[in-house]
Amino acid sequence: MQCKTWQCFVQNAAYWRERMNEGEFVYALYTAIIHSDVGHGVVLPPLYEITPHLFTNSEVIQKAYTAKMRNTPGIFQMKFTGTKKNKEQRIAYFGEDIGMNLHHVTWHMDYPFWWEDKYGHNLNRKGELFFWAHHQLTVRFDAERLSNWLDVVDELHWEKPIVEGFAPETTYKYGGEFPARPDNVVFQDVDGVARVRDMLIMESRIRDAIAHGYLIAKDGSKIDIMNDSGIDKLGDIIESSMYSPNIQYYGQLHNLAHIMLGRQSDPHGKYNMPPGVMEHFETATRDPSFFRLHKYMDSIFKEHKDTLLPYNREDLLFPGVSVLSIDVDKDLKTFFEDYEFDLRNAVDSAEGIQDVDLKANVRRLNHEDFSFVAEVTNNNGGNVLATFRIFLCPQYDNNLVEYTFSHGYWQCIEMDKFWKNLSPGSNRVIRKSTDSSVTVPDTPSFQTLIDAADQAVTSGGTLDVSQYERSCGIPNRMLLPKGKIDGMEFALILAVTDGSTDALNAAAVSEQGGSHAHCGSHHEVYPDRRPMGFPLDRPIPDRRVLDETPNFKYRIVKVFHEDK
Ligand SMILES: [Cu+2]
Repeated sequence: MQCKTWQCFVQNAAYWRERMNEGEFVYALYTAIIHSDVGHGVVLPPLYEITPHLFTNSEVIQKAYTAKMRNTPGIFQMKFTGTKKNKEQRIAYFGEDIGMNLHHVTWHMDYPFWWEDKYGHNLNRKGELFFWAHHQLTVRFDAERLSNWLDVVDELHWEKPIVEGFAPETTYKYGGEFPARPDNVVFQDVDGVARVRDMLIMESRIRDAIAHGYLIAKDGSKIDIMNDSGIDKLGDIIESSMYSPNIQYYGQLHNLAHIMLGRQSDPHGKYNMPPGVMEHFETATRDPSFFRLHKYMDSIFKEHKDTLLPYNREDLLFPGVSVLSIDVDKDLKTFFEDYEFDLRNAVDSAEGIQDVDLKANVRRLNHEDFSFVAEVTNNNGGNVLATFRIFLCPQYDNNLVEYTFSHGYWQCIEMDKFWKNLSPGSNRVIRKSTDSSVTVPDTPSFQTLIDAADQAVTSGGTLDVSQYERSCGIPNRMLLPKGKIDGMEFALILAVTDGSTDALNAAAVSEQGGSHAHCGSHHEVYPDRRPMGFPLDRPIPDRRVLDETPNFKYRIVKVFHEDK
């Protein structure tokens, strides 16, 4: 991070590669590339091809080793953990998706909890992004559950059993196995980490702050949280990050909770078990308790949002602009596809021994590309900059009871957010699903990047990799939640708001691509001035709020799933 030149950076990396713990090295290299000024424009290979142990399972790894020993190439089918006896297996494809795990691990590299501004720059709205990115993971997980006939996740409670167990069937590269946890384990204190009591105390101090409407800083002063930026401060103390104004008092609820959950199989270290899946960003979402934990923290964030007044007409209106319709240009269809990734880094190599082609094949959720189509009228007599906010909200719970607006708004999935100039009169706005600012495309494979780099050196570059610079973002193929064979109903909501007040830098953000919605703009201030999730982040008293705001519109759409 201190290197001012590329050469210094590369030489440091080469030096430490030989001397550091392998996992630490990979983490340090990726995080430094993201945050250092000399790292701009560098596209790193997808982590699932660098440390495949953390993205696949023991069976695949064992087969890869055997194939290497026999000098025989192979493609190995990767199965999701568990059996049909475990209902959670129905949605394992989500928690174990290599792209979703890549998003999660990269989010935490983009926004490290240990970051301090003295390292070079401020991570704008880091606490709020912590809330929003994880809130969106939980609502997306819930939508997948609903499409698989499962109830939405219940929140974790420190004094109640952890309902779902988990057997990771995954091995560390050194050989130790990730510990398994049976169903209904009762929380135990973890030596050297925290007691269950400590967790309850942290939680109650945070809930007190929410009820009071202010935090107490380290020097005893009060920090008001009854405003739009309150959520950012709460995110800092709940995660907690070094941005927390009082770590001593509010503790580290989220970070410690991950370790507490990761160690429940060996809380006193009697069996010398390695850390659990919950202790690595790469593997955490595999364990169903990840979502139980995040649902619990999400409910604390909601408690705060519920103390704020609902938005009034003035907050919501965009004078002169009305949305006539919002729709999609074709049937929304999801399906599963096969995808191969490289396992060569999973096995050992030595000079003089030939590489063998080794691949894992995995089933991934995908959807057919589509476009959002909106008819918007602008009666302002001149061009106006508009912010388009698109959400998809489950319409029914697992008992097929319709969500009310006052309840269902919290389950909405952010689909896209972009800026667009509206000319006077009627505007037809078409937005492609591939342009969503929530998502990123598939990163090219390590081999593709090696070949492109070699080719650039010998005969000039041909591969434009600029769109792959960031790995943080929901995989674009997972933009749509899985549908049902006969269609699953969602409310498609469009809110068009005044870009001249919302957008931070209207010229720069106009139709901006990238994945800023959950991941911010790299090294820059978050482009949207409104709270994340606006206008669905605060309670909505009833459906008249949407019906009577001409710049909002919703319609019911169906997502179909094709069993190919
Ligand atoms: Cu996380």
